[in-house]
Amino acid sequence: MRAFSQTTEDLARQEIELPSWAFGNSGTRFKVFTQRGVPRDPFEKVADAAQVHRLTGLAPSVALHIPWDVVDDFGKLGEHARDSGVRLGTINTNTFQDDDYMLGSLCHVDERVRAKAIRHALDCVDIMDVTGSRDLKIWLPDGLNYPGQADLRDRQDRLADALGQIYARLAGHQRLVLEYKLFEPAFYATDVPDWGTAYVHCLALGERAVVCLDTGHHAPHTNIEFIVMQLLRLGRLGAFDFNSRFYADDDLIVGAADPFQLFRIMTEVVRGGGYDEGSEVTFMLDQCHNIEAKIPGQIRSVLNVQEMTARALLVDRAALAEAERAGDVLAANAVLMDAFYTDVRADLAAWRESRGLPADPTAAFRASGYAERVAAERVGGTQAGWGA
Ligand code: RM4
Ligand code: MN
Repeated sequence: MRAFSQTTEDLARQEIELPSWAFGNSGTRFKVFTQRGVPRDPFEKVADAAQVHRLTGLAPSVALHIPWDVVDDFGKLGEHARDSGVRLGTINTNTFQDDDYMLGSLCHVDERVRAKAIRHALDCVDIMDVTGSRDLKIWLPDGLNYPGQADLRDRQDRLADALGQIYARLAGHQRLVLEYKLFEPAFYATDVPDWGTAYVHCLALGERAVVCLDTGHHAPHTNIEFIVMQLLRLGRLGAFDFNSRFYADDDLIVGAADPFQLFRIMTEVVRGGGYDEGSEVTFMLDQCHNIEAKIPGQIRSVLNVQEMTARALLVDRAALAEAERAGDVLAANAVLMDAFYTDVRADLAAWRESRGLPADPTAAFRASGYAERVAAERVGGTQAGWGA
């Protein structure tokens, strides 16, 4: 196995983007529980996100969701981010919370609604021009609840056309990141249900169209690292939305439900060059903290990703390749398991400290008094929530 000290150079350039919506109130269709001190606007969300970066050095950017995070002046929000030590990242479209989108958005049979959804995506690109964001992330709620409800194939054609119009608007450095999801909110058929469909559309669009893999968007027992491998192999793995799931799209803390799966994913990312210097694969969290504290929840999340990345970097690739070549099944498997079972937490804590970061970011957050301060300050106004 490699030594921890051999991984730190790679670990030092790790960046994990935080979702602005993780800091707002969220819940299930049963209940949204409110928490004290929750941000009331995007400025306060960015301030909270900046705490995570300040204490971990891992999260230098914040993704925005439009229209949840609409502000009068995105230049000012960008400045506020910079002043807080972070930057604005991916812009996410939202075509799932407007009455017009009940039967879909980019796939809608009604040209008026489809044009409105396309317009929304183009407005998001306008925002990207101001914020300097590279990525436009599109996740669609489009799909059918009942067989025969609409024509599956026509919807693909309308989708391809709509994505083409959006892609044409992007500047050279910008990317269209298309996210797939097996089901929900539609239950019978989803218009972008899997990586293959997302890939087919990206391929038709051009090189700056890439796939987003949300770890919560697959059927149970799907071999996600296989998808990682394939998309890297094809040069179309654009981004991760990290979270974890026990049942469906649970949006729980990444690495909480199945740390071994996160290790296997990171191992495949490293193996496929997705973690190489200059790689364009981005790592983002897409989570909600319904019952736990939000800032500590995000801290735990980025540390989980860092831990599994460290373990993946410990894998002795030469020994693995040799065992694979020799057909030594058990030896090959042992190479991976040795790395997976290595507890890197103490090494990471010491390394963090050596870089001027707190050994225990969660304890440092608690000691900082930030949570109490914002709870006292943020009175009045309307707390941000999933959907507001
Ligand atoms: C979707 C998908 C998107 C996220 C929204 C909030 O299920 O995961 O990435 O932006 O939820
Ligand atoms: Mn997602």
